[in-house]
Amino acid sequence: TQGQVITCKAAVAWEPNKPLVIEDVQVAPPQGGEVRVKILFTALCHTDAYTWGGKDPEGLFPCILGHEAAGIVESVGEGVTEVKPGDHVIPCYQAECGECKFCKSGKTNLCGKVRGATGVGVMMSDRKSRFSINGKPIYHFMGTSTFSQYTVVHDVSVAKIDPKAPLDKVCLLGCGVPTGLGAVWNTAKVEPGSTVAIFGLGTVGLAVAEGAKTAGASRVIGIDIDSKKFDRAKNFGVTEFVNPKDHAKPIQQVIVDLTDGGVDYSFECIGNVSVMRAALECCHKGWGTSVIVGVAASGQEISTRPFQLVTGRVWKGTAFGGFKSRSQVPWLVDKYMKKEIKVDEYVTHTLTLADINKAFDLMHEGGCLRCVLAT
Ligand code: NAD
Ligand code: AHE
Ligand code: ZN
Ligand code: ZN
Repeated sequence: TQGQVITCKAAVAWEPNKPLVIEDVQVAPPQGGEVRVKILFTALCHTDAYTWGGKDPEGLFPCILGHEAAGIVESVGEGVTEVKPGDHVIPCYQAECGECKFCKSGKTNLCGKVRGATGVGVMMSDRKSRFSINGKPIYHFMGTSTFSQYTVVHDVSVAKIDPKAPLDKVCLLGCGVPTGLGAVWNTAKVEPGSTVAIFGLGTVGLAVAEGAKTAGASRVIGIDIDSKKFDRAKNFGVTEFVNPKDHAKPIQQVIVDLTDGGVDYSFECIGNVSVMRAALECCHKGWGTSVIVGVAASGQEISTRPFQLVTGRVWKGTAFGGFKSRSQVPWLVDKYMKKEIKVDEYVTHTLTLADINKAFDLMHEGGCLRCVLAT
């Protein structure tokens, strides 16, 4: 198949909110600096639902969504040296080139090399898509487009991993789990003995809980409007549970009262701007730090009294938990293989690519964390 167009099945989002359609899609060979990957397993993340739902200012249609996956390199374009056919890989929506000013700064995991192209659904070299249906181009998404049996990614957007790792599990290390762990370890840098509040106990919030537990947090307060989330959350490290619906006071006041003036660290893992405000305002005066992890819809803005920051609270955000993708995803896979981090526990459902619309429906069910699709 090397050098040839591959026709395979992919789930195409033709329009926002319209069911995805499994189509026969032509996937062009990788050009210079590109890698064609046979995707074996892909999970769904709430960011896929967000873009599909028309809430993403960068959303383009028709497109092939998906960004939490694992597969095997099928072929590589000219000049690709880091991976070869047969390598097991995880596509990385946050690239790492090692050479751009972001990568060289040592201050961020964001990479600027291909972001201009991935944000508009095309490949860098010729600003074109590698996906088409009978000649009509279909946009890429986040530089990954994993809801397809084959995809083409930039070489700076693919991490080579241990071939012994089970791809049906480690696909989760493409987004949600690292995001939560890294929000704690890299972005907040939670110290032993800290108090932590987590807003939203989905996959990302639970990974924050696991990160906080391993960082030695003394109290991990989980906040969710669905009380059924608590039992499971205990296994990930949440020590106390608060449902805002059980209180007449604003939730930030409830947390401040529970913690002698506020928590040391809070994390917003929902994507709701009023909860982001509550998460900042439940932080302790003088040092409390709040990390925004949730992705808010187009047009939404955050607000608070500037006095909150004047008096020492710090507002931060994180993308992919601050992890440098190509260098650290393989390390996370190794940590999973050594049973140092959970991954299997987040997989609550398994289906096939053909059932992807059912998988999107499942995301609204409280019991669902990650649904893994075999492609
Ligand atoms: P999820 O839907 O599984 O979890 C959200 C949780 O929040 C649910 O348990 C829900 O019951 C709860 N919730 C909803 N409204 C609430 C409210 N008002 N107060 C308290 N709890 C509330 O989602 P997820 O997959 O864990 O993702 C969480 C967010 O993180 C999404 O916005 C996603 O797009 C974003 N995300 C960001 C990054 C990043 O790099 N920054 C990476 C992955 C996901
Ligand atoms: N496209 C949106 C923003 C979406 C967003 O913030 N994405 C996160 C990853 S979410 C993964 O589930 C991210 O990494 N952002 C940094 C980046 O470079 O995209 C918008 O508002 O335009
Ligand atoms: Zn995601
Ligand atoms: Zn870079």
